[in-house]
Amino acid sequence: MTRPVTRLSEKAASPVRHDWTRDEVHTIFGMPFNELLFRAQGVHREHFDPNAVQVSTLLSIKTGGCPEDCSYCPQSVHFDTGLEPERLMDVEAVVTAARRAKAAGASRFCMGAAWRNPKGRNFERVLEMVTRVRAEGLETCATLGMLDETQAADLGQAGLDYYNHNLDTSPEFYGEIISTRTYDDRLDTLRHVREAGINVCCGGIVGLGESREDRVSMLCELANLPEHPGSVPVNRLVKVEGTPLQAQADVDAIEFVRTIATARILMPASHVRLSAGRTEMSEEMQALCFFAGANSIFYGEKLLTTGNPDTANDDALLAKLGMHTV
Ligand code: SAM
Ligand code: DTB
Ligand code: SF4
Repeated sequence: MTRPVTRLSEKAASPVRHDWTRDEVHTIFGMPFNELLFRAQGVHREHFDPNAVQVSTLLSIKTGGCPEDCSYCPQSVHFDTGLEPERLMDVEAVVTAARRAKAAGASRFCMGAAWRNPKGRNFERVLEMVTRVRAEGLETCATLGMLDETQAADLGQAGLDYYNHNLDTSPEFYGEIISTRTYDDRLDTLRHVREAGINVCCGGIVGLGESREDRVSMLCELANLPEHPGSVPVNRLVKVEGTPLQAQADVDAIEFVRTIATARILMPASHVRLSAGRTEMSEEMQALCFFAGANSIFYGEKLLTTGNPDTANDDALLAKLGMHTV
């Protein structure tokens, strides 16, 4: 089946395509590094201000005790990571955190819950959080696990701008990482989110022990979704003690930058987020990621349960690079 090729704007030369082949993606990913970066930066400039970076702040609204077995995750009940499970936060406490994030400069507030899927009264409370956070003048994002059609529609009604649900890795490698939900379950949730008119935030993790072909395959899956995700988070594995991946070998920094550059070329109009793992990255590596087309970060001292660079450090880095937040 040939999918339509659409152009975003008259001046944009890189079409938004949904028919990438594995071979094409493999070739792009493996190009000589300077050519890859030059091409990615060129594509980036057709769609974005190259000096602007979008900033989102995360809050774990429900921490730990998750029944899923994602091998990378500190919040799974299957692994002893020493994390104390917590109940769903109160609406007021979430709104207070959102106000603080806005005052610190975040434009989007992302609420994460360690659930397989949301249920009952807890879901009602999240709907209230979404409406209240949006009323504070922030874009809203949530990541609550799997959603059915009705839940996606309810979140849309409540004012949710983005829903984060990652493919995490390639369909081929997926079974090595998670056994409690399938790749197709994830694609179903993404469809429900899209059909509810909510922007999709969907990406994955690099450094799970996957091969380059798996990275190529994951990027191909993302780029061939019926619509490109508005945001594409590219996480570098945060190795947490107690998880099966605690001693996983580091993924090569250049390989990580290649992943970002390829995501930028395949999904020219999407925000590519340099996500988890920045505390372990040098400033030079982050600068290369920005050059490769990353234009979004998580801003604030904490991701969900693990650390993120201090805002003062991020401000200093962005100032050094002559970049500004949006
Ligand atoms: N429970 C929900 C779910 O999985 O859909 C939402 C929260 S979950 C923590 C969101 C995403 O965070 C995961 O899909 C994964 O990509 C990322 N993530 C979790 N733990 C990570 C880690 N240790 N290193 C890098 N990324 C991680
Ligand atoms: C995403 O792709 N990365 C964020 C967000 N979506 C929810 C989460 C990263 C979590 C890192 C491990 C932790 O802090 O628990
Ligand atoms: Fe649960 Fe999400 Fe962690 Fe998987 S990634 S164990 S679903 S919180």
